[in-house]
Amino acid sequence: MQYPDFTKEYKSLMAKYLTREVFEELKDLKTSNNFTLKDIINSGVQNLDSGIGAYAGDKESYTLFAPLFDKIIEDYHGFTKDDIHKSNLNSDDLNAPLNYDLDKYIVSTRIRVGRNLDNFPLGTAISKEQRDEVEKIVSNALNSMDNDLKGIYYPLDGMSKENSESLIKDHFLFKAGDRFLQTAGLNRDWPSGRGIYHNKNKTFLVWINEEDELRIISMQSGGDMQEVFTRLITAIKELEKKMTFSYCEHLGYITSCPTNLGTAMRASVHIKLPKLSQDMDRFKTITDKYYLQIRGVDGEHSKSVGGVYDISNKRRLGVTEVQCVQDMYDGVMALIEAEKLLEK
Ligand code: ADP
Ligand code: DAR
Repeated sequence: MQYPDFTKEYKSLMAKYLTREVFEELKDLKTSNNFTLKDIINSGVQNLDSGIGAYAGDKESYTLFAPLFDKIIEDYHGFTKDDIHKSNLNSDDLNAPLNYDLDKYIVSTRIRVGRNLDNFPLGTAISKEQRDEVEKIVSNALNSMDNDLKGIYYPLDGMSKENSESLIKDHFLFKAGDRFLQTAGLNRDWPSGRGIYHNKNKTFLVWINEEDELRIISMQSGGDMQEVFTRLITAIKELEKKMTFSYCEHLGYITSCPTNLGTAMRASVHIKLPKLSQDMDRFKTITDKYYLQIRGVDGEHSKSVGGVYDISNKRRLGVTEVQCVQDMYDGVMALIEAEKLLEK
């Protein structure tokens, strides 16, 4: 393997921290799943506009290739190699009272976590047989869900184009893997082993074998973050009775992309900010202050439509799940106050 020619067009943290010295140290290593440095960086080498540019193949990748991953993780999360991640899935600790403004400005609320099974490689290194086994384990566990979480699993393989397009349009189903996932090896054997589970009201959903082996999602119209968070926690605890998620004391829940480590949680609202969004500097000053990320209405790499934005927590590692949702709640309240001032 040759040292990549990182021209000035490369923007990723991988290109920033894969110095020739680190490259020489890592280039001949491979994990027990035969995942190599070449596999880790391929997405970032092929996509010069990557922000991160590296994906792990398994939990072992984060220790074996620590000279690269530690730097990326510290830069993105502000989390050092000696820090310990703490989890808090107690919704009583969340201070997010529902109010008139939240329902007036917020179209919908969604909180998701990524999870991967402890005794399997990540989607980047998994074989077709293993991925199909993950689908079977998770869908069987979901089919025994009860009450508000009771639903049906729909494999992507065999799903009509109309049905999948409708679920994607309504923000319930993942889009076909983009070029970043493609070059990370996450789209292999598509659509085999992939699918979506959802309850009757589509307020509880689970994606199987997209970027992570599970994306556990709670979502609903309006701004009741407490209710969305509580439903998610109930679902996570039910699933934990039936499977073991990949976790370590230092990095929390293990995910294929380093940005999702720790809580692996993204708590988001679709929110209408037609006036504030005309002053993006002011908009971004507020989102930066509350560690928030701005996405478009169709998720990552999409555009805002009609003044509606996807606003979510940026911090996932070194903060608890309660803090992720609190970041989002506090930041959204500040955005609404700014919008109201501009309405006057
Ligand atoms: P992820 O949240 O899993 O990292 P994306 O950002 O691509 O992935 O979002 C996945 C889907 O969830 C997209 O269709 C996006 O529009 C939808 N989504 C995200 N947040 C919300 C929300 N608050 N309300 C409704 N749909 C949402
Ligand atoms: N697009 C890749 C990953 C960024 C984080 N988003 C994820 N994991 N979906 C990049 O390196 O920009």
